[in-house]
Amino acid sequence: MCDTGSVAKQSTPRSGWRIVHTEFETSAVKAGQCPTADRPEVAFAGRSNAGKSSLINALTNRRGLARVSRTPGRTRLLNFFAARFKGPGPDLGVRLVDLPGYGFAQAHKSIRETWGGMIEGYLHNREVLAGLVLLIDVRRGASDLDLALAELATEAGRPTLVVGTKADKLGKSERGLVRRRVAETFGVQARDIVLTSATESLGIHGHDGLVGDIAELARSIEIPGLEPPSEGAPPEAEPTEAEPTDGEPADGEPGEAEPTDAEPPAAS
Ligand SMILES: Nc1nc2c(ncn2[C@@H]2O[C@H](COP(=O)(O)OP(=O)(O)O)[C@@H](O)[C@H]2O)c(=O)[nH]1
Ligand SMILES: [Mg+2]
Repeated sequence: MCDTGSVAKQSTPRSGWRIVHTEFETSAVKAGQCPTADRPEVAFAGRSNAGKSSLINALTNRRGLARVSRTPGRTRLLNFFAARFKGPGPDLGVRLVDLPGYGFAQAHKSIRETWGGMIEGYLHNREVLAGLVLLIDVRRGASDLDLALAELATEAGRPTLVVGTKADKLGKSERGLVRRRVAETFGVQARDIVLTSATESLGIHGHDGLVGDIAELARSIEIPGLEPPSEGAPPEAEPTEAEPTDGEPADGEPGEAEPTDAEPPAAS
């Protein structure tokens, strides 16, 4: 349907970026419902309960923006959030996409079966998709589905940033070990794995934080017909952190009662 756009590395430093404004845009169940492809998108993928929604909330400093579902597998839609990044370069308009989780109680099935053609189509055809952030719960480690997804992303020409989540659940010494183990699984260097904690805001903001990686990813894609922002662009008003969302991302089964915490067991 659409090409992937060309990759053009830019010289702006990756550190020093922060997200100053975010709002929920829309939910989609099919490609035709995606917002106009007018800015780079970075999509968050991972097993159900890996911490996608929590990480989006932590990145954007907006508690409750991406609903943190306590029911694994419940969110079956793509949720789109428009975000404005401020940093060392011109302001960046980026769309963050919370993809449906996969793999809950379906470990025997392939990523295509569990996740469906819609997401695969999105990975292949969404022309503004700059890359994926693939979340791995550090206590569980990477599953075959995570690896299959990383392969799908590579096939689709999308760079993937592997992020270990819930690092607060590990001791400091364990963190290095887990980082190396996850890196080995994906065949990358340990330094390429970002460890985060949404609850303790670890690895997210500041120097070497995930925000900078996401800004860099967003800047790596050129969008045909879209003028890059000029250095002298007037700054946008910065809203307060507690600003309410304009809308609410929808869940697959609205109105369901939230059960008690459904955290996965610690990896043995
Ligand atoms: N301790 C801890 N728990 C987390 C963290 N991130 C998410 N969680 C918990 O993990 C569960 C699933 O998180 P959620 O963001 O809904 O995962 P999603 O299904 O991938 O969107 C929730 O109970 C969260 O509170 C984290 O960094 N640390
Ligand atoms: Mg979620």
